[in-house]
Amino acid sequence: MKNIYQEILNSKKANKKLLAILLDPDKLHLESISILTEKINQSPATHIFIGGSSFNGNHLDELITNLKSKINLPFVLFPGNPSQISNKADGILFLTLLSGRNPDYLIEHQVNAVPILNKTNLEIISTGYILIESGNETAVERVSKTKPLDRNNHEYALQTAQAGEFIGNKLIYLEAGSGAKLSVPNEMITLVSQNINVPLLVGGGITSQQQIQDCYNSGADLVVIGTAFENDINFFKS
Ligand code: 1GP
Repeated sequence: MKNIYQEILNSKKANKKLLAILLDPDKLHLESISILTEKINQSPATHIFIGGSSFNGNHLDELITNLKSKINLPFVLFPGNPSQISNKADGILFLTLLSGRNPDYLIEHQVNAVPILNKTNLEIISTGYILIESGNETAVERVSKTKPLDRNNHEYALQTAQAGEFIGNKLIYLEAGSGAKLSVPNEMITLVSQNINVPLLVGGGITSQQQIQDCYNSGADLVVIGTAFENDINFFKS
């Protein structure tokens, strides 16, 4: 049964905070998968997100099958393009890049993904994806050829998030970008979380347990960690 979204809603209602570890298939090495999965199983992660800005989808099915045999968490695709769709995952964040004005990332890729998605059983979770300026050019900005939103204009970020909710997005994702120098400002998280009804995801440039906690305290329902765990497999030990 597909219930990823319902469980996120239940967690939000119960104020139970969620944590996704983002795995970029381009950076995974088969020989280190055992240790990686062991560390994930010892971590507080509640979800595995899988995807990357430029990954071409090669061997994705095998990779997810392998990981899923060792990790008992929901696997959610976080795709940079339609080649990153695999029926071996449980669900997919069906992203719209609301901060940008590039039609490819507003509708073109989504239309192209439909014939592929129709052949899968993935739970499709529409997600308004909002890139926030973070001190350096990130891969999302480069690949999507869009500008992030001003990190000091919290009102406009909220306006964008609310537009996403009115369009019908089931999640809003505030993204600083992978490896961002500056993560999404806490004040922005607070303003957005207090004025939308759907669950709020926050990620990009979060490198400490304190920052994760600050995101939760500011109103994030789910925090995404990629680079910090990639760089230090013992990140969650401290
Ligand atoms: C990127 O939000 C995710 O899409 C995670 O970012 O790699 O900086 O943790 P980091």
